[in-house]
Amino acid sequence: MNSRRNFFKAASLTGGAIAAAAVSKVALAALPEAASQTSPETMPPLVPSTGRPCNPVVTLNGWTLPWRMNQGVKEFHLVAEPVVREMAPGMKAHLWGYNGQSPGPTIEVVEGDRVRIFVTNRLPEHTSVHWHGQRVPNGMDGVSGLTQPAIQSGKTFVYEFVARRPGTYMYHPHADEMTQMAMGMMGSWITHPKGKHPLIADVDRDFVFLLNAYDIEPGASTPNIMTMTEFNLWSWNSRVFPGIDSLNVRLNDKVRIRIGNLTMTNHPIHLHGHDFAVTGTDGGAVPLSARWPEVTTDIAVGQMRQIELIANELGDWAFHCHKSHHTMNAMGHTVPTMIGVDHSEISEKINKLIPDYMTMGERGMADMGMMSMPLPDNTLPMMTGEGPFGSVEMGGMFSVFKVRKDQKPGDYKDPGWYKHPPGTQAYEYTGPMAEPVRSHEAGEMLMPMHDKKMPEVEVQVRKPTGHSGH
Ligand SMILES: [Cu+2]
Repeated sequence: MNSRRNFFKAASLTGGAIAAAAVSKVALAALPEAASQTSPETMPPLVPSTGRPCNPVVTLNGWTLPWRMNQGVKEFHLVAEPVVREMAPGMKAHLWGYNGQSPGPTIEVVEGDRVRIFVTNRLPEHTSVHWHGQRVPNGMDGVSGLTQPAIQSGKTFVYEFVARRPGTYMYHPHADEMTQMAMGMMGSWITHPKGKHPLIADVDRDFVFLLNAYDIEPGASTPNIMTMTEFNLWSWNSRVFPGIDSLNVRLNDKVRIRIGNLTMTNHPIHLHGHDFAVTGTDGGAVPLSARWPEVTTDIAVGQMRQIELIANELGDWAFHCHKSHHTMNAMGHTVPTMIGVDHSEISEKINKLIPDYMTMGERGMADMGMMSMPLPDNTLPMMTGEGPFGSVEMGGMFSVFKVRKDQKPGDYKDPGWYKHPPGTQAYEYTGPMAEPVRSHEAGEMLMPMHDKKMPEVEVQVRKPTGHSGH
């Protein structure tokens, strides 16, 4: 980089008009600058200073890739490379991504833009980039072996097409996919409509993030790439709660949230306190007649969902995946259910052999929120996140949708915890407790059994270990 800049400087100093012309030709042919970002913070929206105007998105714990205009073409430079991603304070993962981060930067263009993307491969193996959901000439589709040769390490390929349809899309490799996506290679792509669109509303806030998952052993920092089902870190943009930023909006804002799923399972994404409509998918805008109110939308593997709502309820509203094991951080899958099992005697015996041994889960797993047990370095407690009233007992795919009266337009900063007006919060009942009235004696059945000679069986509440398929 430095040497090239010095070359330009030397050329312009020595040569007058001829040298200047030669330099500009070299500059035109040169690669656009590969911007890089290593901070995991949510960056402010990138308001375009060149090209067509648009209302930019905010990438949760991410950023938008800057571009340059080159004779009417919007040019980007993606660099596929190993990155270190802080998944939450206290845990860093060694991933693969683009331009310093996993996921890569969001690419934002406007309908009708001619786009040229330079892709440089700094990975130890070949790669390619597929532009998921977009209409592109077949040779630009990025399926290595099928539509192009793979991009070898150290090489740069150029993709060029017109962003024909407005919508919410993503990009990811289509070469050694299982490895490269398990390592975090993906990014969001937004094509904004040019001017007014009958099915794409103007919104006050527009968020985007990708659902991804990793299998990183407690104490390790590189994902297990051979994992097919047993992922243990369920993340949004390679961040896990409490490392995921809150989505901060102003009361009565019209809000759009775009979510793509590049994990190996579906995620029912649930928002508290509001209802929303799915207004678009990676197939395009949803017709008005096909929209209905929801509070949860299931996002299948390889799908994107774009939801819209009016943020008309003040408060701190939970926003999370409804699969409860996806709102937890790294855990083993072979822990049996111990609720109701008294194992004080056995722990005493094991403690004589292993002093640090802890039995868990006799009263449920809430004790794990405190996690007084020592953890290996670079590991997050299984359930974590401290709210104003104690542990939220959530990790993984969880965040908070914060609606405030005084959140200024364009301000995405965390306003802190919501202060509940007096008389609007659940409280402890301390009055007299009446005996519940039952229709018949406890345990007695409504009708007598036909055959009373049944053996007495006590059901053991214990899940089989080694469950899979989620
Ligand atoms: Cu989930």
